[in-house]
Amino acid sequence: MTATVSPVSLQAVAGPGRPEPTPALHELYRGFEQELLVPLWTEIGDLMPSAPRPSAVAHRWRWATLLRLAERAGELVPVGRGGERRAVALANPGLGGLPYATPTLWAAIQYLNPGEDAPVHRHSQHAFRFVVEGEGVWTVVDGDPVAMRRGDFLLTPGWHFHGHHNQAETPMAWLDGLDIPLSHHIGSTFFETGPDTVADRSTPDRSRAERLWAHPGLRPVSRPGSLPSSPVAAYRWEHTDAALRDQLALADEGFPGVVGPGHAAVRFTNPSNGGDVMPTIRAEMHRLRPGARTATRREVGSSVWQVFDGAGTVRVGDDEWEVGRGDLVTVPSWQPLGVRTGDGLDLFRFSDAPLFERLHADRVQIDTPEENHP
Ligand code: GTQ
Ligand code: FE2
Repeated sequence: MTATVSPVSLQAVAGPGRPEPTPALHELYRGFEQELLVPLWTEIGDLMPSAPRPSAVAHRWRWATLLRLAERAGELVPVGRGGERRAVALANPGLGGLPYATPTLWAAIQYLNPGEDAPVHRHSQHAFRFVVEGEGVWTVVDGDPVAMRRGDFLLTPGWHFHGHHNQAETPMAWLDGLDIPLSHHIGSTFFETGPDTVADRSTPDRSRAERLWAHPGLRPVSRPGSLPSSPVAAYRWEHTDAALRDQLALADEGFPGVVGPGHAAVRFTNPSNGGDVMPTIRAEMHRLRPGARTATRREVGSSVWQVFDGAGTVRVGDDEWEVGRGDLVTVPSWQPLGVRTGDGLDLFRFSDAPLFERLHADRVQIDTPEENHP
């Protein structure tokens, strides 16, 4: 998203719409450099391409590899105040080694050993957890303990205190998503520490937030108005799974609902206004039937996909990867994405789409329509 102006000295190069490279022009360009000025005409191609040309690239990370390294970090690296989290972020190879999955999104594997506490803190960045395997950790958000189990999607919207603790006999790893890169670029980051350990160590099945807010199509009358982030601390797998299953079953019965043949999808929403779960992050779950393939689609904004179940093939532009449970793929802005599967595939996706919709900069293009493969 940042157009980088090359720091190398301006070259007086001939070309269409370019001035003659004379000694006088050279002198002018030295003058620009001395005064920290850059003319548009030498940068126009990079600054204003005909379509988005992101620096971020498409890339796949294998869950098994991430997990192996996270386990090793679990042996070597303590979790506590200062480092705050045993989280290891995907560093997009197009973004110069920074811990950014895309220009706006952070994606990390976080790992907690039995009995460990990740200390309480809060930050302006919005965060979520998605659990691809395991259970036994409670994330405590503003004092409300929230169980984490396979398939659950959990929210920690900005400026809510949160810590995690592992109550199980086994380690647990999960995916974190945050808007850390966006917050860094735009200079909006605030951070505060809380207690070193989680105070409420109770292990309820459902959080208070769910008991108040997570009843389908219902909101408490005592809490009117539109909230900037969803108050639902956890979206449970049983509900997500049922929604996807019903979409596909309805398609069989001739009723609309699916995105395409054999392709069901749901978006996690904020029950106070129907919008995205958090101002900067959209989250969805997709299900492909055995033999199905998605449309080839590009959109403005970047995404990260994680396989929840099954296996398939993800194609982004000229790259193609086989993916299985837990594997992650980054999709940069305006890169054509298509997914297909032999035996069926469940995919979690998060993106920065809400930003682009707010800015009226959102665009979608379907390159190849969805079709059914028997
Ligand atoms: O669990 O609170 O991956 O604050 C990065 C920053 C996780 C967290 C991350 C965080 C957290
Ligand atoms: Fe945090």
